[in-house]
Amino acid sequence: MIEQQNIVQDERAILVGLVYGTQTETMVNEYLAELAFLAETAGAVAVKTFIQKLPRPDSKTFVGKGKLEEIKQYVQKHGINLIIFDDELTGSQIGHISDALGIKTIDRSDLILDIFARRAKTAQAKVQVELAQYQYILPRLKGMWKHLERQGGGIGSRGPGETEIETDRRIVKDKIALLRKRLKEIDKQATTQRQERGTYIRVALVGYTNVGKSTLMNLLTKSDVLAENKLFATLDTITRKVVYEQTPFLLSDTVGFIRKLPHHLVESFKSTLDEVREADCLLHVVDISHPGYEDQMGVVDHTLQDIKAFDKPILTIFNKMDLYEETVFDPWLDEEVKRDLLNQLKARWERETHNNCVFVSATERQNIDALRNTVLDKVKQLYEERYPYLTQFY
Ligand SMILES: Nc1nc2c(ncn2[C@@H]2O[C@H](COP(=O)(O)OP(=O)(O)OP(=O)(O)O)[C@@H](O)[C@H]2O)c(=O)[nH]1
Ligand SMILES: [Mg+2]
Repeated sequence: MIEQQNIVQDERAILVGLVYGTQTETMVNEYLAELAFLAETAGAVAVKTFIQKLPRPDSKTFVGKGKLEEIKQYVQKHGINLIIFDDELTGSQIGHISDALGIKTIDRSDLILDIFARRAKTAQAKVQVELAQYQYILPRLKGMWKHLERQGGGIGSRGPGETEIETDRRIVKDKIALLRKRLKEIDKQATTQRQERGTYIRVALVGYTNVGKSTLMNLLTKSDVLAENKLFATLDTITRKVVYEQTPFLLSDTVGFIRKLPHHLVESFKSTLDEVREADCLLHVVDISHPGYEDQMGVVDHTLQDIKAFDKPILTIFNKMDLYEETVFDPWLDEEVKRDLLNQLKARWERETHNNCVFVSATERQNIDALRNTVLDKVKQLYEERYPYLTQFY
């Protein structure tokens, strides 16, 4: 495993986003809110955000020179020790910015990799994260060299130690090759395990991070999977056998997706995501109370296409209906108007998903029976398609 250093708790961070290309200011604000949540998950406090509008990122300093100066003054005045950019930085940008500001400089990918590194529990997850970390570092080695030399521990420094950087790209490349080999061996075992699961229909919970997949997993299987208000609470796929009305099937809880998930991470998590790829049916969980839930659905669809898991029946579960009502409805809205608004929302998504959706609240246990029945109907239908001559499956 990559040398782990203690995370500095309560690191004071500033966040930076750039409005350019097709990104509007509203979008960037939302991305930065998510970045703040990621920072918090990693143990830092986001003290302030800086946004700049530019035709394109500056090749050296990402933001413009004037903006960097403004940031520098803020950093010095407020005792900031970490700067996080929402977009991926090049090695030379990291070098220039950290030289100018004198503080640790990381980007969204770095932050996500750092969270993954801390969350990884199994040998498979650890190797997968480590592989992604080295792949991320490889093209940035030169620029990051100085930066890593100066900075201490904490967020974003869970990469290779200085000695490895010095000893050059060759070592990193060898390490990548070695990790790939180790991952292949672990994958072989996992594949055998999955094959042993035999003839059961397999259902997988998928969705953006923090939408309530594990909470639903617990409700549907009565198991005890860690669910918490942090991003990426679940890294390893967990599979349980469920039996409803004497119909058994396997239900899996999987790693959540996020916008701009580092490409290498998706790559190296491919084997964890095999469960999703090989599932007979997906339950796409959506946090309907989130203002950007439609964007999040788009990110999930893209990631599913990316890992070639899009060609299967999908049931969309709109979760956190309690929070939706709480945040969207004013207390002085008429009950009838509320009902109308809810009906319109439901009608819209029933149309768009061709009636393959359910509206629930996992924590309030609203409509969970309906969800169970819908899943059961789907599973029965899949058994019938697969084994037309059997009448019972246990
Ligand atoms: N208000 C409300 N909160 C919910 C609901 N379902 C889940 N939550 C909360 O949302 C947070 C995230 O839930 P998880 O089940 O960990 O979400 P997840 O999708 O498994 O998240 P990751 O594993 O991190 O990707 C927890 O704090 C849950 O208690 C719901 O229906 N209503
Ligand atoms: Mg989870």
